[in-house]
Amino acid sequence: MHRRLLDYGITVLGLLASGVWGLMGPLHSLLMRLRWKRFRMYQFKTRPDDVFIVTYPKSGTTWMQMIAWQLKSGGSLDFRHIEDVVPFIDRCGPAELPRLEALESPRFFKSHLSYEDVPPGARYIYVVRNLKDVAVSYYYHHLLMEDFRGGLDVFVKMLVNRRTNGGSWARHVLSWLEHRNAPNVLFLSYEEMQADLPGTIRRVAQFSGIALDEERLPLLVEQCSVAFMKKLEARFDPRLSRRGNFVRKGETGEGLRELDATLQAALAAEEQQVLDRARVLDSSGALERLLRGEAPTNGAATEAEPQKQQKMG
Ligand code: PPS
Repeated sequence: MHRRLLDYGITVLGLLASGVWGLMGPLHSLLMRLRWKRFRMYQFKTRPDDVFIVTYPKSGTTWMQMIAWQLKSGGSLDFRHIEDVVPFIDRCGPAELPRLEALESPRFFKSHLSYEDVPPGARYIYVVRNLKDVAVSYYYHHLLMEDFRGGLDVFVKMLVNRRTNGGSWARHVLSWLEHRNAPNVLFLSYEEMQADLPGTIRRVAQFSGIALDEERLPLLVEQCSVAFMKKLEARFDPRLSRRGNFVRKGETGEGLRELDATLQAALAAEEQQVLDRARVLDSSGALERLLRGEAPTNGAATEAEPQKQQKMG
């Protein structure tokens, strides 16, 4: 009954969207969301050893996709496009099911979904990046991919008013923050990945149940570096690119350099929501520092992982 109603609603909206209303962004997003819900609820089945790489846009998704594939394949560069081997599940529909089914376990998927919307019953690597750097990276993404013509100030306004397709950064991060200690969640930051890439690769291997050949680690580190990935740009670009590079700078601190005091202040309320919650969840201040974009210096964040592995069997 629910399914028939959902199908009926989607069909009606589809007809509207293909007409004049199709030009309306919100209707289009709603339609995409409904399509995805239908796919997730009735067709796509997770396996317990699936690993979803989940992020708010521009937080290191592609980088983590490459780390996952390098681990799974033992350093193979024999792939045409990263989404062939680590599919972007939010964009998949029924036609992709045979391809998804055929992937060898552990399957890795990319997603930008909130905790509530992601398919349940799997493992999840969540990567968070500080909002100022996300804002700058997302701005260049809009110039490159979305035909955006405004300045950084216009874009920041769009971001805080939740007019980008990523929605609210705070809401996204908060939905995952609450579950960061769950046995099937590995919560990482872009900045700690940058501070310790070999350590990150080890953590992802352990969490994903992949035996890491330590002798191969230097090769994997090299192939996951921003310089190396830039050389393979076409394999990471979502194929919409018209101007500039998708693997852009890969640096931390651009937000502080590119955003003036007014723009930084405009992002402050969004950031503060997350920092306030982090302070409640972790009185030591470590989580708050992580969310501010400071990499941990003592590796304390890794301590919980052996336990996670035991619980996962
Ligand atoms: S997307 O479109 O949401 O999937 O973008 P996403 O991949 O999440 O984020 C893109 C940013 O990640 C940077 N990147 C890297 N940083 C460090 N090391 C490596 N290997 C790497 N690969 C990609 C990419 O350059 C984007 O950040 P900015 O700040 O724009 O350079």
